[in-house]
Amino acid sequence: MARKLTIQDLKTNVWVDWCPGCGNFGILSAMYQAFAELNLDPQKTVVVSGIGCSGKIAHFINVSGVHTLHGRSLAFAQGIKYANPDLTVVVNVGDGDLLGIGAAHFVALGRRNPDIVVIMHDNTVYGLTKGQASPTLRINLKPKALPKPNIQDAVNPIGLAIAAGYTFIARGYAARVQHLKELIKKAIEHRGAAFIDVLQPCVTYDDIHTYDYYNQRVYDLQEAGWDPLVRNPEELPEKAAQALAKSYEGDGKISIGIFLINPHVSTFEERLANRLPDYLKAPPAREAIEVDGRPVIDHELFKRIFSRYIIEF
Ligand SMILES: Cc1ncc(C[n+]2csc(CCOP(=O)(O)OP(=O)(O)O)c2C)c(N)n1
Ligand code: SF4
Repeated sequence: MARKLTIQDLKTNVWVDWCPGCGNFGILSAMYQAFAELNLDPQKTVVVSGIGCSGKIAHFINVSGVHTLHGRSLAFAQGIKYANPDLTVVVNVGDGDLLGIGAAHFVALGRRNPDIVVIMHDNTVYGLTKGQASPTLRINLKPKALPKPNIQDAVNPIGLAIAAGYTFIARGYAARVQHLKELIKKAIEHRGAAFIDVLQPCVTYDDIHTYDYYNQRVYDLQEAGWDPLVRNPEELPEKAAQALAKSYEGDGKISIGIFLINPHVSTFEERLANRLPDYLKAPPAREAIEVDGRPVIDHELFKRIFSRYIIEF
């Protein structure tokens, strides 16, 4: 791309209809800034989102985007990346979507280590469906939409990501936009599966995890001296155990920053290339799909079939 990408280029004219004050605004802002500073080519960048309030973000960023199904955003993202490994693929997904119905896909993506970034909007509730408990809500808490306190234990997203094999694992906070922007940039630049758990106040349905609540508790792991880098493969068990311990910290402290970076794992695209020698030269997205030497679909036919689903900005 010849011209430097600006935030203005990245905005669409779709009305951002989140509740005023929602933490999603901070995440959107960090995404704009990260994409602009990395000067990503919008033609080669895809934002994949799940359902829920968080899922709307794909409509607000002027790159390619797919607003997918409950629990299946990572399956779409992997299909896109494996078909066309040149693309930068960033997933934005709710905590209910990713760690409820989508939990198996979350684990599978970590095991494969594709070069994909997963950003989880962690608001402890199912926002769009009016505040039911999500898998990150701790036991005995009662945000205002619950008639009685939660009787399920919470998942530890950072711990699950470590166990699943993600090779870049971080936590951000929607109100620390500059910090979050840096995390997103580093996650995109990382080679392999990156996961960012973003603390995102839902001002409408979660009256416990408010901005005040987080402002009093968050501290920066890197400012506190934590070095997340695994310097050689033998170091991983020890480093992962220490990162896990940090993700369980109590005493009213919540760590943000990078927990773990493990650069010693092959990506799934590299594993595919070892198995299929032509994969990187001619990935599926560049293969002609033909029957008897003739394409099964051309541009005109595609437009005739799908034109009513194509939104031109
Ligand atoms: C298969 C299926 N079941 C249920 C729904 C209804 N649904 C829409 S949004 C949503 C909650 C999303 O919560 P979360 O992923 O935490 O995202 P948030 O709205 O908090 O950003 C649900 C259950 C759906 N869209 N599809
Ligand atoms: S319901 Fe919550 S998560 Fe959804 S837009 Fe409103 S404040 Fe944000």
